[in-house]
Parts: sequence; structure tokens; C-alpha cells
Amino acid sequence: MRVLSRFLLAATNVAHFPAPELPEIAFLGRSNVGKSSVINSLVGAKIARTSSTPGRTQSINFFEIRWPGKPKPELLFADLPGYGYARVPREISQQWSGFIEPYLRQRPSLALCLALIDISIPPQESDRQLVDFLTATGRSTCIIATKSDRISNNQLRASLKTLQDRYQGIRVLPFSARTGTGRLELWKDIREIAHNFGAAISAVPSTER
Ligand SMILES: Nc1nc2c(ncn2[C@@H]2O[C@H](COP(=O)(O)OP(=O)(O)O)[C@@H](O)[C@H]2O)c(=O)[nH]1
Ligand SMILES: [Mg+2]
Repeated sequence: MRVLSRFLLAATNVAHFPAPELPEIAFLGRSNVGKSSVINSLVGAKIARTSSTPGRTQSINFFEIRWPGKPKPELLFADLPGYGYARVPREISQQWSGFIEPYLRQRPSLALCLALIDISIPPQESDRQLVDFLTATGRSTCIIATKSDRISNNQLRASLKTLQDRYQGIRVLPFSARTGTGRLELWKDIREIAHNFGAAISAVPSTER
């Protein structure tokens, strides 16, 4: 399936967020974990900027996603700033309390949080903090195990098991932006959640949104 995608806006504070009218999927994780690459892989175009320099994305970048043949966008993707990287200056971690945390806690249209964890490196404390934070908010969360192409199938199986044991009750999906592993499964989850969530949003009278 090929979707149509468009960069909508970059928000650096709560006032910049687009109106919460479409179900939204948030992409979260440490700098360099592969957030922009997962987004680009899903939409089949380079809409999100990828870089090997950590900490580049310092805004929440919103993208509109539209199915071919449909007149209006169906959902939004939100690419969140990376965090937990030693080279990132302190102001960036302050963004977390300034507008990222409020976004995650209060955004009414946030349907699914994708917590990206690099499966090709050992588990990181900051991954744990992210998943614990998301669990505490009560948001629907799925763990995306990125860069699965970088390790052997045996290593992958073992690392996925470690991850799944550590985060019981949370779906863990292996993904590779390079090979396309996990792409269709992730789309299936996104469509299902967005569909159910979209129905819930449109059931609310517009004045109450
Ligand atoms: N081998 C491999 N490299 C990846 C994959 N996804 C991302 N990368 C590389 O990891 C680096 C960071 O990716 P990026 O998407 O910019 O991460 P972000 O900072 O989380 O947005 C880039 O050099 C990417 O090419 C993947 O699935 N496989
Ligand atoms: Mg990025």
C-alpha cells in the first residue's frame, strides 16, 4: 500500500500543535534510534529528515497521511525530538518538560505511541524510562525494535525475547527501514488503531473537541 504524505508543521511549543481532529501516531525514542527512518519507510518517501548527527530534531514535526483516492487526510504522524543522548545540550532535555511531556499526557487525539528501541545495541536505561513513562500515562504503546537488519537472525530472536520479557504485555515489533521488515505489520496496527480512534473522535460533537 502506498499512502500520500505531506509535512504539516514543526511545533516548538503547545500553542503550535495542529487542531486535534485526526488520530495521531507519535514516534518516540533516543536520538539516532531510527524515528525519521521508520516514518520514511512507512510512507515510502523521504519526508522526515534523517541524519547521523544526534539531536537534530528539536521540534515535534507533524505529517499528514492520506490514503490514495480519499479527499482528506486520515491521520497525523508526529516525529518527536530525540533525547537521552550525552551530546545533546541541556536546553533540549528541558523541552521534555516544556512541551513534550504535556503533549504525551494531554493531547486528546494521540491514538498510539510507538517507542522505538534499537535492537542492534544493548538495552539502554533511557529506553526503559521512556516505556515506563508511556505506561504511566496509560497511552496505547507499541515497541518498535529498529535496525533489525544489523544483527543475525539468531541474535535478533534472542534480543527480541529479552525485550519482550522486560516489557511484558506490550507488543514488540521488529523493524528494518533498510529491508522493510515489519512495515506491513506496523501499518496494520496503525490503521486499526487509527480507525477505532477516528470513530471515537468523530462521535464527539465538534464544540467539545
Ligand atoms: N542498518 C540500518 N540503519 C538504520 C535503520 N534505521 C535508521 N538507520 C540509520 O540510523 C541513523 C539514524 O536514523 P534516523 O532515522 O535519523 O534516527 P532518528 O534520530 O531517531 O530520527 C541513520 O544513519 C540511519 O541511516 C535501519 O533500519 N537499518
Ligand atoms: Mg529524526
